[in-house]
Amino acid sequence: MNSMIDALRERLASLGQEHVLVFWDQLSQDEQDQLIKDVASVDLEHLASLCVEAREAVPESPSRVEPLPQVTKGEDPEGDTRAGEVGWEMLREGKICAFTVAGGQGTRLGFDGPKGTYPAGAVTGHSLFQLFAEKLRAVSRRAGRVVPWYIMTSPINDGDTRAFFAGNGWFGLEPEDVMFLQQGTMPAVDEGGRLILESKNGLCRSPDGHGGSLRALSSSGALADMKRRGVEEIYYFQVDNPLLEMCDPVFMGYHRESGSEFSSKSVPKREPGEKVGVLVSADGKPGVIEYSDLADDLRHAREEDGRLRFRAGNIAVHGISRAFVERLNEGGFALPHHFARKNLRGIGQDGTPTEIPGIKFETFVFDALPLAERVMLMEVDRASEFSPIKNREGADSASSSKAHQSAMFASWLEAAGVDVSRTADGGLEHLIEVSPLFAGDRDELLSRKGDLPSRIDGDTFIQ
Ligand code: UD2
Repeated sequence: MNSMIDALRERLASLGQEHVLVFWDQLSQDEQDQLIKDVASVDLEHLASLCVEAREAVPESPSRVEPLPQVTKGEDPEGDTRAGEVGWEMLREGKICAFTVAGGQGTRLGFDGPKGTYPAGAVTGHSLFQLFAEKLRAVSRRAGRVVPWYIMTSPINDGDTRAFFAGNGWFGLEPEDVMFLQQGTMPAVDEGGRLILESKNGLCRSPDGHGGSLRALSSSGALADMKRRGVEEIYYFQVDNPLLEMCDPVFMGYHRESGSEFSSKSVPKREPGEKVGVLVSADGKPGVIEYSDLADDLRHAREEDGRLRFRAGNIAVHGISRAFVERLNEGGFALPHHFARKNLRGIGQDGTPTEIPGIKFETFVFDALPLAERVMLMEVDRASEFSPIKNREGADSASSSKAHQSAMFASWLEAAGVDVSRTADGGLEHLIEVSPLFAGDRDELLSRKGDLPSRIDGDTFIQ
């Protein structure tokens, strides 16, 4: 044991990381084994090069940035109908699964539990997970075929997420059709590139970004499970958007017809500073420039008609072919790391807990776009498909999302002839929610006119 720990100490010292053993003599045998296992799982040389990059690299802007071609949902009704049929056929044949990235921490919300447990239903306050589960049940019912659901968690919220589903009877889904997988983690470092200890025998780590999903899908066995089930296309979405159109048959139909390996939905950015990445062609390759990296001139560039030139806001809804994810993992792939500077919880040299200004490393799933042989982008209507909950208040908050959910449901109901009470200037006076189990989309609600109230003049939940 001594020779091994001496060798490890020497290796760590050569990389300026020997401090991680500072509490070695205070540790039990088990604690020492845990620390060795933790440190051994870190590619120290790669971490050192990432630290240099984080310290020195100026995110080099691509030399040539152009908007990407995209179809616009609703622009070609016949094409949409045809694509929708392709999508529904794939759903009926069990070729599509749902996949949610839910490993992030809801820090901006100031919410302790897993983000998916956050109350989001406009009137019911149902959790995000319940809304998705019921949307999925509605799609499965219309397709006459179960749509399997894969949910990526992180070590931080895996236990609580699984307990939430078990405690709620999987919201009416069959447990064997809901599979959880954990993403990987990356160690954090301080500004000097030194590993941070979270305890005397453990490193400070954070989830490795939603890009980690492409590796986790493989390492967890989820890809193999999809293959066994006959799933060919993955409908990828984030845990924070209650307006998501679940497994969108039109989008997945275009995705399939185009032979795309990685498709994405966009909404036109509201204004140059909106905090969404933009889908662009960068040096001839499709990709996303994150809002924090978008050069000012590109952010404000406008077309002759006044629209933003780079307006394709990435809403993080993707169609990803299973074969593409398999190919990435078989061939060995690496997504670029992005750096986030945060105050991290660690322990100081004296062993007491302290906040340490540090650097987290993560990868982004959209950095796989340039690796795809073919991509398809679709612009969709924000009012019908995108109102995420990210902040405690203001934009992208629960209250803004509840208002957008109510506005969408009110438009569905008025199209079905229901009299919805409005203010003098046409605004909504009440919150409105339609259960996905009553109607999963506008067409399904229109087909149930007979079951609707004639007038709505109070907060209303239709189920
Ligand atoms: C993301 C996009 C932004 C836009 C927006 C749309 C990035 C960096 N930015 O902003 O361009 O598309 O979404 O709503 O993606 N997650 C994990 N594991 C992780 C990290 C995140 O599962 O390690 C999940 C997280 O649970 C959430 C989603 O990924 O569902 C995005 O989380 P975020 O907070 O990293 O990105 P955000 O919302 O700032």
